Amino acid sequence: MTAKTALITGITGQDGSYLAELLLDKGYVVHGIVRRASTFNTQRIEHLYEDPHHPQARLFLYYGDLTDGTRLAGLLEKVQPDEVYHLAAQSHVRVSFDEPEFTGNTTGLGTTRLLEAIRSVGLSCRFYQASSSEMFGAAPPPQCETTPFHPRSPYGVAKVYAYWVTRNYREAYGMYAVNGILFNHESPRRGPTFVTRKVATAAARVKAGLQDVVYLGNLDARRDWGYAAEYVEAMWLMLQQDEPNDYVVATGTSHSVRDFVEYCFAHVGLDWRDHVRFDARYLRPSEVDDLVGDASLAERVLGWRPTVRAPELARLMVDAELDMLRHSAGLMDAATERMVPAPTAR
Ligand code: NAP
Ligand code: F7E
Repeated sequence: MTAKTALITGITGQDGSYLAELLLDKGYVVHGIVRRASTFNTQRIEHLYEDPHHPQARLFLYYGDLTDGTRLAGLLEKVQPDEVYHLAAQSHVRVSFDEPEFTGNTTGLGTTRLLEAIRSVGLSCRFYQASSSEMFGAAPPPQCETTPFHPRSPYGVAKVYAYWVTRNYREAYGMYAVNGILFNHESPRRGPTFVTRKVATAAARVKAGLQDVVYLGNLDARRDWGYAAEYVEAMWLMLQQDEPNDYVVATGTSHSVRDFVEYCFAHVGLDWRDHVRFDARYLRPSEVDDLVGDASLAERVLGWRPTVRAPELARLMVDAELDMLRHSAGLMDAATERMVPAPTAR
């Protein structure tokens, strides 16, 4: 049997890196789209990189951008994927208030460009859209597939548009196109300005004596936080069904930002109240107060069930930060040992 071929947009992001690992483990040939930057943005997938000249290479990267539909169509024509996982987006909710137009263009219209490129090339591939619990916004918890959307940010609004255009291509053109409505999922690979990673980093650095305080915004917001490495399995499962459908993916438990802060600092034996300060810069013009997902459909149909909840997630993220600090301290020591001693002053 020939290996399946997947195309991942956003392969350099948190989820893209875990998904690429999963698909390579399953024997897929994986193609990823990387946007051009002036510095390397491939740190999260460096461990997966293979020289593409190698006859056994199964990971291939291409420059491309969600704002460039012609390029997307060209890549689809070249790669001829069986499955497309569309993960690329401007994914930061707070930033979407500063850059609403850009967020609409990439996070919203980017999905239409990709779907239209698939259609114009005439591919019959399966399509996964990275939808988000931010679409529910102000809708009271628990939220499931039938909960009406009430987004509270330009990001949430763009994701609602992308959700509906995905459903529209399914209904209008019979495409196997699905929405995974994922609640917050985190990991040591999370971007450093999302609250879980920011706090885990701060707890480890405070413990190591490298900083004393961290500035945060709203501590009352509640989120359903799961572990990203487990969530990418649900994405894959959604594309392996007989019929396309949309699924909520969540743990079904909710914790406040304050709880998460407490779990991180307690793990290193510190009282968070001594190290957290308020900064209004991190507040949002409109907030999402309470998200708790009901993932019973995913459990029943896909057989997907999460195992990591917020307290364990906090501990594993802080441990990863401590390991990174130890690793860089070790590198510094090794570098110092190799240095030629400075000549003694006379
Ligand atoms: P992430 O770490 O921010 O990764 C986003 C990816 O999109 C990165 O690879 C980024 O490239 C790429 N990208 C951004 N703008 C692009 C553009 N104009 N053209 C091409 N690529 C572009 O996000 P994530 O946490 O992995 O999330 C993956 C997807 O799931 C996103 O669509 C996000 O909105 C959605 N989602 C996330 C969560 C969550 O809790 N993590 C929950 C629900 C839905 P660079 O590496 O160069 O920045
Ligand atoms: O904020 C509060 C903030 O930025 C969580 C994205 O992956 O998940 C993510 O969106 C909460 C909010 O994630 C700070 O006000 C307090 O209530 O970590 P976050 P998010 O906005 O929930 C959804 C599902 C996605 O789809 C998105 O792509 O934490 N908060 N103080 C703070 N948040 C940040 N970032 N920084 C603070 O200092």
